[in-house]
Amino acid sequence: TLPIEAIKNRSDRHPKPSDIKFQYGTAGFRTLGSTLSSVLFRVGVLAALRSKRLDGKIIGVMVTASHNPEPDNGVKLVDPRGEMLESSWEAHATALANAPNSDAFVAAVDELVKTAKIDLSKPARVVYARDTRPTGPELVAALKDGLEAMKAEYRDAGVTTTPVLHYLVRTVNTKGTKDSYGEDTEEGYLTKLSDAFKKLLAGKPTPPPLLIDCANGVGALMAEKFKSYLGDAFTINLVNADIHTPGALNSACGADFVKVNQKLPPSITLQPGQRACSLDGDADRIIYYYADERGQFHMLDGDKITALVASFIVELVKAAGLDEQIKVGVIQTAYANGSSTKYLSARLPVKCVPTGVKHLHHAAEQYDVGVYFEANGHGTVLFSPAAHELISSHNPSTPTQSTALVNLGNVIDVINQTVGDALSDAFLVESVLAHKSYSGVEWDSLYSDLPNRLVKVVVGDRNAFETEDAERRLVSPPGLQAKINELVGRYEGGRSFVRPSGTEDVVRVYAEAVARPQADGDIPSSCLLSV
Ligand code: NG1
Ligand code: ZN
Repeated sequence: TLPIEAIKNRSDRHPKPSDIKFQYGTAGFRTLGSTLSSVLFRVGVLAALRSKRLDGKIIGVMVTASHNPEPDNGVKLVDPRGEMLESSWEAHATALANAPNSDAFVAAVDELVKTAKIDLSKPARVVYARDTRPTGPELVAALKDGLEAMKAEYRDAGVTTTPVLHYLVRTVNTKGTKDSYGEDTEEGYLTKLSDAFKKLLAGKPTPPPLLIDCANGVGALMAEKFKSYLGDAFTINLVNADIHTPGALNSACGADFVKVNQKLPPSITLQPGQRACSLDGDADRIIYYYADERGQFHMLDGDKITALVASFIVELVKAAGLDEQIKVGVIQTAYANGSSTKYLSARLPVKCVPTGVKHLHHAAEQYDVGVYFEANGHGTVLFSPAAHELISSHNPSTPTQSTALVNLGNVIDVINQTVGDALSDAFLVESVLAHKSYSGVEWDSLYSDLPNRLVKVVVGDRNAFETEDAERRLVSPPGLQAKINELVGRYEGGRSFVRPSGTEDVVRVYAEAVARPQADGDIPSSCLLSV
């Protein structure tokens, strides 16, 4: 039965702020960290229930607000294979978080146990981690209170990145099975990725050192740990690795800053020809860039990573003699640059899905190899169990096939298939560049980005904006899409769409066209806010 008294007593220590309505959105719960204590307590209870529902499989809880400002915080649940929480439970999470008081909370929990048919006699196991935010320790304490109220077994993964937490969930749940994904420790993660990366670099000229902007976040800790695992094979130099100065996290640095402003963080100067990258606050996103011979900045975003990586995997699959059996596909959102879609569509199947990693991840699972990156640099590559099997068991008939198969195996191991992983993505990118003898210039020249603009607009009610066709067309408010079409028609190569944000109370407007002034259009500057 439900430990009602324990839940109630502990819940009283974490009262819900009466004026806030919480919502489990595409990024979990996310808002000002100081308001989240009740949410964390309740997520502790929910994570235990989710684990019981799934027969005691370990569930992950990540406390982070990613690229958001330092005072924000948030929490996300991770399902047993390391993927995002199943959609139907997002509503359960929202319902529990908004119960006005402890009695109502217990009633909501009781209701969930009944509707989701949860067997309370099953064990509950949870692993959690947090990023470097100052509100983290207090929120983790609230989470633990929830876990203890439910008598859950828990493991504290400490201060670590979102992708490491996802890796831990997957490795714990597959330990000792044929789907084993590696050692279920941070060392296991560091070893698996760095070994595969070193094997991919073997025999190639050592790449130039890579400058990594760590957004003054938890990625700095992980990147620092990788240094000794990589040894002489690959040098990383860290900048914005200060996790102690208050206010420094994500401030004028990091992947989101670079992507949104399309410029270098002021803390970074690049030598002509130098390549660098920026992580976000929990190290699940990455944006690359380089300076050309004139010192001019060029951004290499998630779309450019897709183009580089997908083409490389297609070549390897072909060289391995598996192109009949293994089909590679790409998944994008409406935010993908039109040029990238054109480049990729000429080479392999490309699908567009609504914004949000769960949509991309799910669509990627439909291919033998599914490559997805959001333009903002969040993404990964998924290999189906059948593709894994073929790659590991195929008998090569030529030395070329044999090499390609070995490389594919290492590509699989260097990738964190559970979720976007900035450092894993960096190693993958560097491997491809080394194999193709590309510098930033050659990589960049795969296609030229269409100039584009992304702005956010505050509206009375963002729920009045409804979309279809993977968010590329508005169905309401009535008449608005026709207006957009009319405007877009005036510009060469014009494309624009409007959708409500899933993470902020705004509407986002995206536009691209062949020339910069046209992408900017005639938007009155009074309507623009920085994104
Ligand atoms: P919203 O706020 O729904 O646009 C943003 C990003 C998504 C995704 C989520 C989750 C853009 C335009 N949108 O979603 O790609 O990363 O946050 O963090 O970058
Ligand atoms: Zn992130």
